[in-house]
Amino acid sequence: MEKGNVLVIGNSGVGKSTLINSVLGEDHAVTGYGITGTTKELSIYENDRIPFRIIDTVGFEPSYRKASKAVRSVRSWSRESTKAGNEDTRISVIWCCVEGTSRKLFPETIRIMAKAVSMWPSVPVIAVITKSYSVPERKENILMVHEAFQTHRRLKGNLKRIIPVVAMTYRLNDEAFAPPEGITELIDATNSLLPEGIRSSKKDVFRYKLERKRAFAHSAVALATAGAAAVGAVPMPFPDAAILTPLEVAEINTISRIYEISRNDALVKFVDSIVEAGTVSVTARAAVNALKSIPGINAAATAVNAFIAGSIAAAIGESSVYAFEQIYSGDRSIYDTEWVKKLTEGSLSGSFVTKAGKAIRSISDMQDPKHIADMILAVFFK
Ligand SMILES: Nc1nc2c(ncn2[C@@H]2O[C@H](COP(=O)(O)OP(=O)(O)O)[C@@H](O)[C@H]2O)c(=O)[nH]1
Ligand SMILES: [Mg+2]
Repeated sequence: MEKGNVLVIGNSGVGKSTLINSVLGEDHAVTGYGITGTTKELSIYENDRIPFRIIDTVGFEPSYRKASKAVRSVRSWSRESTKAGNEDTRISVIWCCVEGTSRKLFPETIRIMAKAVSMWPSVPVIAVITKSYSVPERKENILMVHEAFQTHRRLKGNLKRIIPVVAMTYRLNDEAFAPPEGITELIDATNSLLPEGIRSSKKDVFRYKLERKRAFAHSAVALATAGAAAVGAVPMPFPDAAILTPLEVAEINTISRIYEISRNDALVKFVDSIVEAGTVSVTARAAVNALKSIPGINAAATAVNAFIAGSIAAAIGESSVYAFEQIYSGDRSIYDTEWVKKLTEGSLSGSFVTKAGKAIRSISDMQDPKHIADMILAVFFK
């Protein structure tokens, strides 16, 4: 299959490799496409789901000399591949990466990149603002990048998009995460800049985006499960549900951001419905009681409480992933709070109690919350 080639440039440490991982997912391959093995300066990656290879330039330091060296490697890769009979090694899109947390450097790094990539004068450029953890700073960063590009006669016309991204969940604190964002937008934008004939159909891209989002959402659920197990392991004089609620709200909000759900009153109500159904509803209380009264377990043991707290966070998380995926796909509405209540309660009844009940018997002497969280994820999601 003919593919486009995306060249990724930017200083080392800005997050190029993390970005590529996030776009391609876990089962991507390193390829030495057209030449034997990858060179010291270049790593070329692809998977069989998206219509472009991604070329990571290793050692693109903040100096013109080193940047040029990386660019020369790309050119010799193109030449050698062509000699080997592979014609499709033209650069189709360039991702210029600048780091959102060090915006003082925008004009300077863009100047170096502009010089380096002047060998591809008409190739479309997407500026990627990596590590865009701070939502309020994004607008300002986009403006600054835009202005920095405007000072480059040769490059400014090629800049097609500016996309702030978070490639991997960033932990702000125990109850606040910056989830992956902008990744599927980048995939979409890149696809649409590829030459006609290589491009994937909208439907295929949508399916791929859904899968990436699901992977991001699962990692958010895993984080929250571990967090809940840690909270649950602390002996508490008052009901578990109350102390876990902020964590669960954060978990569900994180998932809603991954699915690009607008932040408004409707979302707040929707999230409240999930939290309520998953913590204080009759079903949720019954599930906790059922687990605590399993014969032979010590309901006061910290490991048991960690297990219960983690399991509930996992179950709530999974039903949230499903719910937000339905909304993202247009199959359900954010106003359908009755539906999501039933969905969440359903995830805590029947098979939940059976599965959790089986697992809970084997944990009584295992105290480490991280261990318990891994076990929960294995029980419910494998
Ligand atoms: N949490 C988080 N860490 C990131 C992100 N992007 C980059 N990093 C971290 O920043 C460091 C440098 O990233 P890397 O991808 O190796 O940069 P490269 O040199 O440009 O390839 C690594 O420790 C990454 O884990 C991100 O979106 N989220
Ligand atoms: Mg790297």
